Amino acid sequence: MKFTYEVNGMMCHMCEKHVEDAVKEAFDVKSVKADNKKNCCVIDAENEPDAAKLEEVIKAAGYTFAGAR
Ligand SMILES: [Cu+2]
Repeated sequence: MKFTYEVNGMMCHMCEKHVEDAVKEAFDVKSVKADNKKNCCVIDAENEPDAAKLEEVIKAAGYTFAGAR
């Protein structure tokens, strides 16, 4: 299933990669695609990621998690 979240603060492809790598490291996911222009992060996973943990992981990477979209 695909889950889409709003993530703010990404400016470029490196930022997208930071977010993607952080999410991949913290969760068991099929794929992660972040988009700095749309300010979103799409996570493909069997189970919905825990939002609190996701917020922590994204904040630790230096970006702002703004919930499900
Ligand atoms: Cu960047």
